[in-house]
Amino acid sequence: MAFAGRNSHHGNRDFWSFRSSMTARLSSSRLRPLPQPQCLQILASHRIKPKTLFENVPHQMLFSSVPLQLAPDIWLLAGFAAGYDLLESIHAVAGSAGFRHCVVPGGKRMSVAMTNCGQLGWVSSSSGYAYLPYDPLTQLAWPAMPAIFKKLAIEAAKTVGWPNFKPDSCLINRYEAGAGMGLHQDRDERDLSAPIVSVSVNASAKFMIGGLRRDEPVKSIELHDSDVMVWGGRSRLIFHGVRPLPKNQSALRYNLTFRQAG
Ligand SMILES: O=C(O)CCC(=O)C(=O)O
Repeated sequence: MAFAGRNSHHGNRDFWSFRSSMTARLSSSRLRPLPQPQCLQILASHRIKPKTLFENVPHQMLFSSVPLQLAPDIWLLAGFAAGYDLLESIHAVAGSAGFRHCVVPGGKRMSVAMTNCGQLGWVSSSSGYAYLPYDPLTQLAWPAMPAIFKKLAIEAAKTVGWPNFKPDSCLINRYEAGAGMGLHQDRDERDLSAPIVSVSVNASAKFMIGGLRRDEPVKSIELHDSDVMVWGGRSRLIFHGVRPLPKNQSALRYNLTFRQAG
């Protein structure tokens, strides 16, 4: 693995208190890298060794986006996607393959609206889940994955120890007021050794992280615009989801979920 710290596990208690202090600092410093002494001070106060945690991470990232291991093989790269104009590409994809509310087996309509780009797109219907090379609404191939999407996903995976990630599918989720996503596992991909790369765009939301069984305790973490989560390895099949956005919220949240599906 390119990233020696990947398998080290900082206890949950350390992480969750670290995250809340980092959130405050990062939100007030977004797009404005933390000065080195301040960053190192935060790490020192949480007894995290920069050498272990940040080996092989480009120097500039250390200060603008601190990779944090939330649990074994689950990484948060706060603000990693800042500087990528993702909204423009999302709108371009949606211009060819529009957002739609799928139904799940059982017939319930999903509150989140979805579309896809890349060679394969994830779809759900009353008869099950599938990756398809075409949009079932138009029978046309999904729009190509924008180059900046692919670059972002590959860079994020590489940064935390998956240098060979080759995403062939990008599911784009759009959350309106009240929309959320129940706890689920991503298990329709052919090769489960590849990670999932998940990018938050625009409005914030609470991301739920559970265990490998549905009945395990769930933690929530607030994800903001440009935050990237990467999970795989021992946590590839964790249950995860998104708490519903507040009912009175006008800002939309988007999420890009990159997978190596085929
Ligand atoms: O919106 C998110 O942050 C997560 C989306 C997700 O879990 C999925 O598409 O499987």
